[in-house]
Amino acid sequence: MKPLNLRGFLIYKSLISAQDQAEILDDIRAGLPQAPMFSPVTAWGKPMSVQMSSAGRYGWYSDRSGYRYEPKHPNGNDWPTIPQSVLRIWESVSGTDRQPDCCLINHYREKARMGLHQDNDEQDFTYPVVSISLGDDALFRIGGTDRKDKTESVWLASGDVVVMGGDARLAYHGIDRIRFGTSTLLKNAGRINLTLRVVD
Ligand code: MD6
Ligand code: FE
Repeated sequence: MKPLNLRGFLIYKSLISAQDQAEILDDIRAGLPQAPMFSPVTAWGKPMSVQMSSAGRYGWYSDRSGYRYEPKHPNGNDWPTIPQSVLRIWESVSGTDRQPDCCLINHYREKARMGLHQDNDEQDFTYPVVSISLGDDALFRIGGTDRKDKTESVWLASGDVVVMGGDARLAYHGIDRIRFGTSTLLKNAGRINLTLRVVD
C-alpha cells in the first residue's frame, strides 16, 4: 500500500482491518490489569488530559522531574509485553528488523487533546516512531522541526497508521481534538493511540 506523505509523515489510511483492530484492542486491554492507565503530570505540573500506560521493556513516564522512559509501571510492576498483533504492524511499516522497546498507550476521552510536541526522549532518531489509531477520529496537527514552523492538519481514523521517520522524526505534532462517538470500536467511544518506539 502506498502511503500519503504529509511533510515526511507517512500516513497509511485504513491499513488495519476491523477484525485486526478489535484483536489489537483486546490484546492491549489484557495488559491493563498489570499496568493500569494513569494520568501523567507534565514537567510543569499540569495534569495531561490523556490517560496513559505502556507495554514493552520501557514505559514512557512524566512527572515534575520531566519526561523519561521507566522500566517499571509506577505501581512497581513490569510493563506487559507488546502483543504480537501490534508487533505485526511495526514489522509491516517500520522498515527495520529491530523490535520496538516501548508501546505507549494513550487513551483520549471526549475533551482530551495532546499539545504540539516532539518525540525526543529516545536515544537513536534513525528509528521511526509508528503510531496506530483506534476508535474515534482525531485531528492530527503536523509541523516542522521548529515549533514556529507552519502546521497542517489531517484527520486520523480507526485503523490508520502513521510512520514518523527520516527528516520528520523530530517534527512537531499533536492532537487538537477528537470527534467523539465517530467510531463504535470502543464501547464508551473515545480513542486509543499506540506509539511504538525504539528507546535505547
Ligand atoms: C496521537 N500521537 O496520535 C498522538 N507521536 O494520539 C503522537 O504523539 C505521535 O501519532 C509520534 C509519531 C506519531 C504520532
Ligand atoms: Fe508524539
